[in-house]
Amino acid sequence: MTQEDLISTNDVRDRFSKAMSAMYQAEVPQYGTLLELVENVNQETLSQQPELQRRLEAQGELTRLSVERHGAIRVGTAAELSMLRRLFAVMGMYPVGYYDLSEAGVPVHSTAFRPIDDEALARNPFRVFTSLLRLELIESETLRQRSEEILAKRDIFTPGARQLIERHETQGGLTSEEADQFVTEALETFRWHQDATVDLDTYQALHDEHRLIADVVCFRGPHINHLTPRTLDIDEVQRRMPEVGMNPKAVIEGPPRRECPILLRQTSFKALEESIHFAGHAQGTHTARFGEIEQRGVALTPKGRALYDELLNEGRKQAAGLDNEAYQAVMEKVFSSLPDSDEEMRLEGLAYFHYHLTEAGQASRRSASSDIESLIEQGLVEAKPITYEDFLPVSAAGIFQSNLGGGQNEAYAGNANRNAFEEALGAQVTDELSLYAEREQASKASVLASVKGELLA
Ligand code: OOG
Ligand code: NI
Repeated sequence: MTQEDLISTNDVRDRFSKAMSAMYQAEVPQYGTLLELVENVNQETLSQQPELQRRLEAQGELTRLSVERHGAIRVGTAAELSMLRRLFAVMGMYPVGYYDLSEAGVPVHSTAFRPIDDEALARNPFRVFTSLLRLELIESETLRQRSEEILAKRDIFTPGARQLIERHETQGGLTSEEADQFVTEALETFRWHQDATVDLDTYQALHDEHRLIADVVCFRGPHINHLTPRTLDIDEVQRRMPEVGMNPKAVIEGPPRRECPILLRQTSFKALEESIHFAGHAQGTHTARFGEIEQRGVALTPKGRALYDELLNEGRKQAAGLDNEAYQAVMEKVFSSLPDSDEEMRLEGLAYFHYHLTEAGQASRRSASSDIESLIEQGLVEAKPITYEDFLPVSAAGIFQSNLGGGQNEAYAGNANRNAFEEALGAQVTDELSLYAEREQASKASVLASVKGELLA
């Protein structure tokens, strides 16, 4: 075994995300319908907007347009979460960001396992939004204990997955053949189980406390609860969902439609009611799995994010209870105070950008300037928006709630506990904003270094 025999973690992630997509389409046929709808709308959008088509082609985006961008799971114990951290590391995915959902009445806190560096993101940006159930927030002592006992009995990982995770750790990677085995074994953790591990009464008791608790506790594993492809026109997909027999959530989450998209817009079709076989031979149903779509824009700086949060709060207040069309109209108005041009957002320090030399910049040896702004004015340097790779807590809460039948409990609020989450995870989560700041800084430094280098030459 030499280092050369080991494949890149990017390739393992790419294989895994494709296998996961195939499994989910087979498990949830309506998800396949969503993929078709997204594909049709994407193709129409591209043919109506040749400029967009050219830009995506130049960025190498066209070929991976239909690759899923994220999925989500929910786990029950610290041991499960920390093992997942090791499993995702095999695929070059690391915990980024801390999301407190207790604020929105959902008893979980979460992170996103995702690739971090530019090259890995470009290869396949697949992420998994991963939530840990917070049994400590359940009021009933009996239910809490019962949940702990049930969870203590299950192992959500196959022995083969555990072995290959260890092999990856000791060997520093996996061979191509091991990677294929790993994908097969790891997939088992995310599979749907029609058989609950508990009887109907237990399920019902947990469900009555919060549907999410039943979803996490009563099954053999943390079934993938949705996958999310990228759409080029989220408004159009939302409009057309009913035509293909889907029940969309009430509103598109996140910022409104803009010329220069920011952060993340998301919507989903509502979770399906599926039949379940309970212990003791009772039949029943469970509602957990859905399909989602996303459209991403530029990452905002802390200053831009503060403005976004303020406008979002204001917009949500004004638009409460409206249907999507009216809701979006209110949001567009409220968001008009956030400049809708890349240049303005950049100059006002609202968003993150990647700086690079233009063709003229690469050819030129003339610039004596070491000031980015004057290099841009001279046409030697260009700034390109950095895409937001993370999630938004208010949006995530909206996705959770629309798929949990609106179930929320205000008593959970005000319980952010990043330390407890990190302790369960067995590692710290990376701060998402610092990643964008570092990437912007590094691109600036590299541009300035090459301008200087050329002057010396
Ligand atoms: C996760 C919901 C959050 C997103 O895209 O914001 C999410 C879940 O329902 O488990 O996936
Ligand atoms: Ni999602």
